[in-house]
Amino acid sequence: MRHVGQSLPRREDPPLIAGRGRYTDDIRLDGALHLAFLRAPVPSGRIAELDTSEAAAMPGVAAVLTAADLGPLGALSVATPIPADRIPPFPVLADDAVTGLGQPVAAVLAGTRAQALDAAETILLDIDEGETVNGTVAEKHWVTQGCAAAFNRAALVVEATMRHPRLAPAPMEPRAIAVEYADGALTVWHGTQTPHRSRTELARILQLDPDRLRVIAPDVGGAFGQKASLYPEEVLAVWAARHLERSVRWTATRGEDLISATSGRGAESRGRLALDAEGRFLALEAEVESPVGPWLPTSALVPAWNAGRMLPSGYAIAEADITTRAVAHPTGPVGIYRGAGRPEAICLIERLVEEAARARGEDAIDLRRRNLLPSSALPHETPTGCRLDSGDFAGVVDRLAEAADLDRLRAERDRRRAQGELVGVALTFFVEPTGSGWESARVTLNADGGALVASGSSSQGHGRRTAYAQIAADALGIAPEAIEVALGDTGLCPEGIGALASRSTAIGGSAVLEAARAVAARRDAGEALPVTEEAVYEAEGEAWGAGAWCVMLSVDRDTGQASIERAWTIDDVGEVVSPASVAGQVMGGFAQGFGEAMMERLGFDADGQLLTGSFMDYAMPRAADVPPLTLVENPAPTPAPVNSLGARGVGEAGPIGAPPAILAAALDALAPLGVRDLHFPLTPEQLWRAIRDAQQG
Ligand code: SMO
Repeated sequence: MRHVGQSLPRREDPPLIAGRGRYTDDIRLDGALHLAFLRAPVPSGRIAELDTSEAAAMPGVAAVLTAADLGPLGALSVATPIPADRIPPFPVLADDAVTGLGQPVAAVLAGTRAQALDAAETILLDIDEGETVNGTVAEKHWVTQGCAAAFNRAALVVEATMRHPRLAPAPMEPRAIAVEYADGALTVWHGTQTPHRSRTELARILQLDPDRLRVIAPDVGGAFGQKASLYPEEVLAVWAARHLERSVRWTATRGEDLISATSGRGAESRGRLALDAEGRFLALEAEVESPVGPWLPTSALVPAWNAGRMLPSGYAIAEADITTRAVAHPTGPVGIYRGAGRPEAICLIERLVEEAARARGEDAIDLRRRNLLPSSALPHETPTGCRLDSGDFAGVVDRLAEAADLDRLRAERDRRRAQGELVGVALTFFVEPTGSGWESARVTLNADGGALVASGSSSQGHGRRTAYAQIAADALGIAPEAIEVALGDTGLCPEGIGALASRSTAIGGSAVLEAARAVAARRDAGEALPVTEEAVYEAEGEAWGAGAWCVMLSVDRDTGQASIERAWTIDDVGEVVSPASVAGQVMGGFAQGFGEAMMERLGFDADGQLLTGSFMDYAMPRAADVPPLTLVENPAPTPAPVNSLGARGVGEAGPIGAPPAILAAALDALAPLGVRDLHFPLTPEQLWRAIRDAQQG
């Protein structure tokens, strides 16, 4: 029996569901010092006074550190998928000035967490508030020769703007690190999605021998992009363990994460779409501005890059003039968050397509069908340099329209509208680049018939151990139960990247497949066991997932409360390893996409103070808030030709695909009143004001 394609019980579920997970904060470290931080209470200014003498004399305090104690440190590496003019410095502790709200200024190490926190409160900090960081950090412009001429000859040009609130990824366990010091070697339990990157960066920043540094990601409790980079607090914890020759631990509070861990989104964009008289897309013009914080985490420029390069989506658009910018601000760092620029791109292009259909008085599905690239046109190179590998874009739209019975939904909407209800229906399309880069695997087949699979990838509850066992079982011809899977430990697999960018099953799984195939070949050739093979697998290109979302939504005329009554989705994820895990990813992603569209927003006042510093104020959806979702099976998925497994990623499908469908349904619901523009989150207040203004106007 083939195991790939089956929904095996996920081996990681019983401990996680029963509360027996072992997270970083659960790691026992005898005699460890606890770390607490004094943070900048204002976004920017010069440090006029910093007096730690009282803190140093407090009970249990082993050390109080400021920037002067640390000496010169290396920089955090920052990826530049778009060209950067300047990379702001990565401060571990503020030196003579603070440049971001919540930035660590001083660190206290004490015998207990309470002692550390008490001592940190006695530190005297006086800041002369000053100029805040601002301005463009990085920028990219794509333009084709014929774009301006295409706009000139267009029969129709439509415009749209999008504003995305900044969002808190809010994984279950906040940031956490536990550093064991023993005989000059450091073992670091780190709540990270990229343990190998963590080791490489720590070694470089602190000038440590990487061979004396082992990073282990235990159960992580969600990461969502927020844990893909190192934080100043984490670097400080490792520095302190090394220099005090003591074990050190730090676990952020939720409030610390909301103010000083990376937030996501925050982009503002505007676009124009040119069409000919037959409703064919001619050209796309867009500007996207994405915020980055006072310092840049490793992937800080990825959202700006994705938000620009993905704008043509899966449509045939020959001409484009697109600019994307990353712009600095002082209210906390911004980084990748589940989707990482993809939601911003899809929201804008789908908003423009809906607007074009409205202007033409045409069914938006018909308009999409006419303009989506046919399978025969793939692979296709977009004007922004993306290579769409394969897929059946119109196919997913048609199948979802059929499965959701769009005609019946529209008839129901019209009937209820005639009775005075505000009801909207929309079906939108998305693509997503997934599965890029490389990953490593090491597979050992033992004489007892069992196997050990180690991967450079990691897991934050994804079900990766189950998936990798399925893949190796098929290649080795043994039962998945006979396979142990080790993840997230630099001591077990020499190199790797980690779990991000919807790549770990497709690319990490392809590495497992290649290594397991090599082991099987040696066994079959007669070699004595044990046999070990390592593989570093590099994808030939990005595997573009595609899908569609359909939403039916009603709005209470008196309160402005929008309710998603039903939602449907379909995905083309190519070769599926575990249908149950795909379903779990889509449903979990929908919870975050729903939160983004309807509830969540990090709020700041005019002075740059955070107004949503706890879950009392930040509207995180609860399970009961998330509307029912129907997952429509795709009977004809398109295997990806660019990796060994033929898989496409799906972890980010929900936050990419759901928000534009929710927005389009809300606009459809209020269209009879003449409401033409709405922005995330679609709060009752915003909708109530839109209804009131429309009725007064
Ligand atoms: S936003 Mo993802 O963890 O690349």
